[in-house]
Amino acid sequence: MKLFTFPTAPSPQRVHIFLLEKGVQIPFEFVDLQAKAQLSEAYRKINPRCTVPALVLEDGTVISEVISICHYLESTYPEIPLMGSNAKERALISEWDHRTELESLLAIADALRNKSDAFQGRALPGALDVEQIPELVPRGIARINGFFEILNEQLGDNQYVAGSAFSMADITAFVSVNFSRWVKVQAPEELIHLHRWHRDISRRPSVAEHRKLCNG
Ligand SMILES: N[C@@H](CCC(=O)N[C@@H](CS)C(=O)NCC(=O)O)C(=O)O
Repeated sequence: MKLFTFPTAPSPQRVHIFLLEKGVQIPFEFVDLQAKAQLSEAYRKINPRCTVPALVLEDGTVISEVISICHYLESTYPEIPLMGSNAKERALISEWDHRTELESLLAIADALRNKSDAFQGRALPGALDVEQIPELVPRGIARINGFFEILNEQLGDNQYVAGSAFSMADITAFVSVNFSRWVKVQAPEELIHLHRWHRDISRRPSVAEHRKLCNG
């Protein structure tokens, strides 16, 4: 098994923190997104979608969605469950993870990639070259702020995003709150539950270990 990754990018971050929480080490190979290595012929042969992360299994199977990689790792290394231990937990974790991806991560990506000069002609990640649509920037920002309010409300009633246990939903939401700084959006101070939770998650050893990996 080998993970193709670029640890500072938000999608790979989700997998790294997931692995660190489980205490599992697997071989990595870095795909330098700044050097556009995801678009190289060599990487296209591994993952024709030209995105990271991608997990390549022993039999050559390529898994290229974060959530699918995490499902695979959860089944392979079940000792520390991060995706729920019963039907209700699994459903709630997947609900919050999916909502965070759709309503926050993709909104941030829209706000970032449709504005920055660095993404001209590359408004979507992956193999397809797509032009920017500037109107998506304010829509993205509004969606991020809306999601933060929802997250704050949820965290007023729950210690963690999907209930009383730390899970994949916390990892995705934590990555998304940090990613929003890339578009200069910060959750307002009055969202006290969100900030309490963010401080708690920031103190987890997995987050410190991931930071070390990013700093080389
Ligand atoms: N749907 C994929 C998205 C993966 C993705 O968007 N990865 C970004 C890094 S965060 C990427 O590979 N970008 C390559 C590019 O910008 O061309 C997933 O959830 O795993």
